[in-house]
Amino acid sequence: MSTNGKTTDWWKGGVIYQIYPRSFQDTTGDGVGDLAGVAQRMPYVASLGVDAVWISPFFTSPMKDYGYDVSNYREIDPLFGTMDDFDWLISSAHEQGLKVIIDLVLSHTSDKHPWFAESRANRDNPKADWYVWADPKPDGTVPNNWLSIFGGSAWQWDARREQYYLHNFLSSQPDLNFHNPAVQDALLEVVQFWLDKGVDGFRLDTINFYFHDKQLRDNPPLPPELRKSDTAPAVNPYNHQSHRFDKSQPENLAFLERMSSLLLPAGAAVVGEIGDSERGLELLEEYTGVSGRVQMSYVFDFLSGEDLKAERVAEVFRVMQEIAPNSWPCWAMSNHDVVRHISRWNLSDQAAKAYATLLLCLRGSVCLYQGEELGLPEAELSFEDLRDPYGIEFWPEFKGRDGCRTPMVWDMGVNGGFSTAKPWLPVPHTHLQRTVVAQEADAQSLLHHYRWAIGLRRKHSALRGGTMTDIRADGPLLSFTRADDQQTLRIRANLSEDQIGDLGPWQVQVIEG
Ligand code: ISL
Repeated sequence: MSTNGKTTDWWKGGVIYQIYPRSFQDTTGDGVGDLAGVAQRMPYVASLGVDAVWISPFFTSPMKDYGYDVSNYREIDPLFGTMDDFDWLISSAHEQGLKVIIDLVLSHTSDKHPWFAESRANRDNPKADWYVWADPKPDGTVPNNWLSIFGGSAWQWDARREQYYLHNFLSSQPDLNFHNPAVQDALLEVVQFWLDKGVDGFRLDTINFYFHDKQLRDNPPLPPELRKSDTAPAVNPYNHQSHRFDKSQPENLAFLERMSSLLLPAGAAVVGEIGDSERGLELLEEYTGVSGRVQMSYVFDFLSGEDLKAERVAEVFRVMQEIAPNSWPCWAMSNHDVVRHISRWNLSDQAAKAYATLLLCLRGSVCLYQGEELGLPEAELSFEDLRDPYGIEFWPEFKGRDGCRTPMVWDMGVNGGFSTAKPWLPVPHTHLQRTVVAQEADAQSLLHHYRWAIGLRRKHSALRGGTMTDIRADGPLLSFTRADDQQTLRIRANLSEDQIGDLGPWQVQVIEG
């Protein structure tokens, strides 16, 4: 399918490579990666055979949450370069046949955004209602029991207005008030601005957090037996509530439809991030199973700490078929928020190869996270090295997200070829044995395996877009069928280090016919 000469269904079953620009390639010698570095490395990304890149935020930001706190949606933070660099990045990606998806953080801004400066000035300015303001209770305490994911109450006192404002993340990330149509309009203008710049799509941060309950009702407690730690670490009391009122509100759907009316004519694709441990798959169906909202959504099922056993994969797909039959998920095992899966599941290289093949045989789209193709383990950092406020808050029971954000390792040059200066996060010695250059030279490397598995998906239309049926788990043996009108494939995976019947340890078979 195509709109204005652009292919519009590339995303369906496509493979998206996530780039965390701070840690990809530094070209200015300040220890922080930049957009010129991303542009320069585009041939490498293309050589993997992926369809698109997703670039984590590079907009102007005080970097309290490393770019997920935006103070100007239309400018590039000088740390990452200039708009010219961005234009270069887009053209170098397009020259290599890659689509570009950028990461829009619309649910909240930085407290340094001019909108917030105006909003907090007093109670009757034109933007007074652009954020979520509420009076204290008569005893001066917070309006309700909502919690911030990054620790403590979701409400922060502001002395100017003598009111509290809502923040689902840091207190320096105030939540925008989506109930106000002017806020929606302003954000849709941001979407249009980047479409006009030539991006091919968006990753929408915290897509289910846009709206809150207008009546600010308390969230009910969640009994211990129902608590899950797939989207927030077990030590986080955020898991003790049922998030009925602070997120995943029905009004969200109408906003997504408004946004979609801009995206569809431009042929742009969207991957939303749904963070909801109670209703994740239900929301997946609501957001992606009905056309005219978003094309695909990221779910957390394979990003959690729970081992990805055959039974678990089968169970997720069984529930999905039941409650999200029309949905289009986007699967990931690693990203910039979770412990790298090699360490999370304690995988050998052989096991990592099996999981890579499995991931690339699933129905849905796939997100790979930079360095996953090298099998980088989670970096062990000391408290002094930490940058992530989430880790600093919950240390040492939860060490935060820095361990998966350390720099890419390209070659045996200084700091793995990432930067000539001291990198913002250290490059672990163990990573230097796994550089791109070293793995290019080894035909058995994980890097070559990822290329092969991505190629396998590319070659088989059934893997990209076909049905997935007959899913069975028998001990560590997982099997399923992928089929479309051109081909039928049976996938058999031995997710163990033992020989099981005719399958060797960690062997994955893809049989045609
Ligand atoms: O919803 C959650 C817990 O129930 C979280 O897992 C949540 O979905 C996740 O933390 C959202 O992450 C995204 O937004 C954050 C940012 O720090 C992350 O890096 C980003 O991926 C705030 O913008």
